[in-house]
Amino acid sequence: LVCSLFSALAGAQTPPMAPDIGAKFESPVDAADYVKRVVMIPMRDGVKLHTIIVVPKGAKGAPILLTRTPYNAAGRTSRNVSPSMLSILPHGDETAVQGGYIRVFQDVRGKYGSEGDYVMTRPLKGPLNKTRTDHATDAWDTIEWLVKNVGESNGKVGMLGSSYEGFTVLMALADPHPALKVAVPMSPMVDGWRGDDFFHNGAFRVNTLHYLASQTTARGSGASLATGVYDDYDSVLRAGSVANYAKQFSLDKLTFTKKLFEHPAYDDWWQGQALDRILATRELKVPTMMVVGQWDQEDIYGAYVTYAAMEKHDKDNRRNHLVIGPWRHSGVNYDGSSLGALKFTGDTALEFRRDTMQPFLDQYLKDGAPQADTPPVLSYQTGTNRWQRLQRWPLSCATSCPAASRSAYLKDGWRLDFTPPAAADRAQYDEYVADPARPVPFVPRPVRMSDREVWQPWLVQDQRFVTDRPDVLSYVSAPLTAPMQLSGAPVVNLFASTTGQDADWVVKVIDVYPDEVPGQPALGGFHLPLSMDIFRGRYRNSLSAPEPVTPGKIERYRFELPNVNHVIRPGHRVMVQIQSSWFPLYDRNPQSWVPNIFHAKATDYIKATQRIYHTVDAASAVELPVVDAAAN
Ligand code: PG9
Repeated sequence: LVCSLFSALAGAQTPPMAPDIGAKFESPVDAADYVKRVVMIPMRDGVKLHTIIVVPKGAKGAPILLTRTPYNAAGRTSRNVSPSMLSILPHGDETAVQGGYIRVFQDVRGKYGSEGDYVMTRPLKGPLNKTRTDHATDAWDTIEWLVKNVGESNGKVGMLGSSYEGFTVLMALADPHPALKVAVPMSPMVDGWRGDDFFHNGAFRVNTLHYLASQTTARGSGASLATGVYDDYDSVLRAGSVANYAKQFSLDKLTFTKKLFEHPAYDDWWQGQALDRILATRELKVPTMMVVGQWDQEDIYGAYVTYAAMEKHDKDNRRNHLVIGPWRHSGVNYDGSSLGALKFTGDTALEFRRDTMQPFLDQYLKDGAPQADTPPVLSYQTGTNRWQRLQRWPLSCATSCPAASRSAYLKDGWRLDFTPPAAADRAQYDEYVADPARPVPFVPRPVRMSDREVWQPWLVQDQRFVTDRPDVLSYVSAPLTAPMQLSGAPVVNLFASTTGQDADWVVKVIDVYPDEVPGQPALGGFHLPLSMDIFRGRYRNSLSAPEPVTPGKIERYRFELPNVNHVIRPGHRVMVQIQSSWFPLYDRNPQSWVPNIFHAKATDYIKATQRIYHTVDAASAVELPVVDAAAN
């Protein structure tokens, strides 16, 4: 009796075979503090771009922040599943969300939800792009649509983004919509040959192929390479040339791979796309804050040269700003308390976003916001670990800077100092054998290029793991008795010969810590790279017209290293390190002459003896951007 009474109260049971997915599911009343709209915005050629607009609930007269991305607008606006706008948007957006901004992410042409074709580094309309559209027109058409159709907005738009997303910000500046009031390009990809992403001074970055697999094998997320080998050092070495490596994974069929293989030198194709060159010819209409990390392992080049190019148009030093933080690539948008073994005074990235970037955005985007107190240049000086407000960048260079750089000479007996070599010095050169069969690794093996823990901090990797290799030369100063401030780009001035017909030169400026560091014992004797880069010798006379090196002839190799803002403290030593490979990040130079290194054959890779000269007439040196206290 009790049982049947209970069943009657409970009502009819759900039939066992009732379908578990019904026709419609209604969520409870939306508790979110935002409204997400997904729209297809038409461009002038009819192509529609997939755009996600996140509006804080109840917003009125709110400014818009726009990011144009190849990395999935839907993913960029759903970091977490949450009713909180702060939680769904990227970590770095928190100050904008707290400030009541409308946040917009858009898939660029041909990626994820957007129509049209994807072109990796879509050139601006002109000789390389005969269509009616480019990233500048797409940004224009998007902004035009947003200010007319987002009723909660005040009609003012800012653009920001890092890396590729920073590249699309710079593209918008080529012909900005009048409602684009401010721009924050972070670590933008500016010149893929000189020093961003694809090459550095002609040496190819092999992990570009991994990026192409993920970005260009599908409109959405692409493939990961199944190499079947744990250590990338082994897999890349076994393949031989880059062309072979690409072929192994069918990546040679990708259009952008073909473009890269067709343009190994700095030809018109690269030069015509270099955004610093393009922006140098345009008026600077939009206040811009260029942001870069001192140890940016992907785009360490473009922000500085673009800042310099746009500086010429900023007569009153009020529109063009540069920010240099102690960050890895895009580190500005995450936690900036440390990098590798380096610890800073707090979350430097948050400090920048909260205290400098947000007031700057507000000034131009929020109705009635106060003028921000933005210095022309803001830089976190490492070594002393403090923010500096500067009037200009760099502070030290060969000529026309407040301080003049000083040559640190490579000397007999592995010494490094500021006096040129003397005729009485014993040896004229040091030498090593560079063997392409045993290239110098760029991080300790096993090398896992796609492991973030390896990749993101690699530019601060303790260099002791190679210091003892016989094919790595190290010149070191005496312990400093006074702090040495470096604020600018070191310049390599190497006099070298090779028994081959081509050679790569990797040069590093290193802060060698004292034997003991009581505050952080693991830093005892640390070899902290401050600035390092690679130069492919065939480009020593012309970046666009490579020439073989004459075996045995002393030649001069002059090139700039990445910018640094660091104080080497008393008791530390300065080191310059030289080697001829940086593998497997950079492809190996075969060291015999081949017209296109991508397609080198196994027999083209030969051992070579490299000599670094330190004589009166061939005085190898690195010009250090030293700043004395007075110039500071
Ligand atoms: N550094 C990446 C990239 C930009 C542009 C082209 C290729 C790669 C990025 O992080 O977006």
